[in-house]
Amino acid sequence: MKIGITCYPTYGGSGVVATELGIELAARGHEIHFITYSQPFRLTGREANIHYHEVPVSNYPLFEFPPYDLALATRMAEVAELHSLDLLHVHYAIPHSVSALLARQMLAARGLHLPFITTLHGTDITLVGLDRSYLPITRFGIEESDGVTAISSYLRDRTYEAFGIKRDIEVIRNFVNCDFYTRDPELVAKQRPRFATPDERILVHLSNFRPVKRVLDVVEVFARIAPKVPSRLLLIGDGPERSAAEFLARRHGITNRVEFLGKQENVNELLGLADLMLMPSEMESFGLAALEAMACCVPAIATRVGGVPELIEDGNNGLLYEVGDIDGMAAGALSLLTDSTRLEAMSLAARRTAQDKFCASRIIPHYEEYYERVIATG
Ligand code: GMT
Repeated sequence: MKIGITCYPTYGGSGVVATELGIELAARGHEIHFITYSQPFRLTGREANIHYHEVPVSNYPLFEFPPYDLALATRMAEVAELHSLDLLHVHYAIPHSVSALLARQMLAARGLHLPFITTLHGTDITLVGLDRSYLPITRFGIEESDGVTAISSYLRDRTYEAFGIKRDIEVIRNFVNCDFYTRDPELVAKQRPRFATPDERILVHLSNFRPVKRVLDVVEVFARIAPKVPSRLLLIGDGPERSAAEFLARRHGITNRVEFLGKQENVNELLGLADLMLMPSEMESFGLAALEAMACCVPAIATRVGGVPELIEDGNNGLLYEVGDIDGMAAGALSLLTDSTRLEAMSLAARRTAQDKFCASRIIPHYEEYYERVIATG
């Protein structure tokens, strides 16, 4: 198939999923066209079967807000026509589904057909989509899509309930490439000494440091662990809460144990160095960061929110707590870090879950089958 993919190409879960999906589909022989404002950060630009089309957004003094969604619609229509795309797959409803709808209409006016699928990722529904100024148009974009998928059952049900949408939404859960995301003992032996001594444990957090991720809780939890177990905290990513987290670490006197690594390219290499992940989010429609860690044999201490329980089974492949239960999360982490047998069992269970249920090789065929269905009926 010839598939156009649009997403937010910078750091963020939906962009990661869209890019990895394109990479996996291209490896299976499909022709993939990314249509985005910059090259998705996990692409090198040299992958076979993958083409990148930048969306140029012109600015004029009159435009206080350059109309990106219109420029995107124009580029979508151009690329679809030039490369005879079979389908457009947009990730994150706002504004991508509306741009795709416009592109479909522009082509239809010229006798061409371009069905499009919208994948809902989370904040497009749970936060942004519920803003009164975006709700009606987001609902319209979803209703008009030729196919809609959600990354968890939670998100599908939330969309039905919050938007009053009647159409079918297909649940296709997030995935991870289990060959790429794995714990490589050689790599661990080489890179771990850079971050910790052999007697120290490593905890890791990976996010965009937005308030919804509760990065301050990460620091609070670690501040309760550090005095009891020799350990280090690695924070991967960057965003609005970073400086508050840095100040909090300083207030707790643990700056020498906490390393802010900023945005990183090869998170698969870093995750495997850790013993535990901390993901105390206020909301996660899925929790891709936890899945990536689990594939690297790192179980997560997480919150029982959104789609997280569809990934983490409390007590088996990770531990779940209520949002804000800092003492509970710290106690849970300590119980694992001081019991190597239990930690090892949980780490194996985490890897097994990633392999058995969320490996790219299992999930990608669902997308292919859904594409075929939409193309046939769209
Ligand atoms: O979590 C964010 O703020 C980023 C957001 C995104 O769209 O990039 O993440 C959402 O999509 C991810 C990939 O499908 C999910 O793993 C995250 O759980 C989801 N975030 C939320 O629901 C808050």
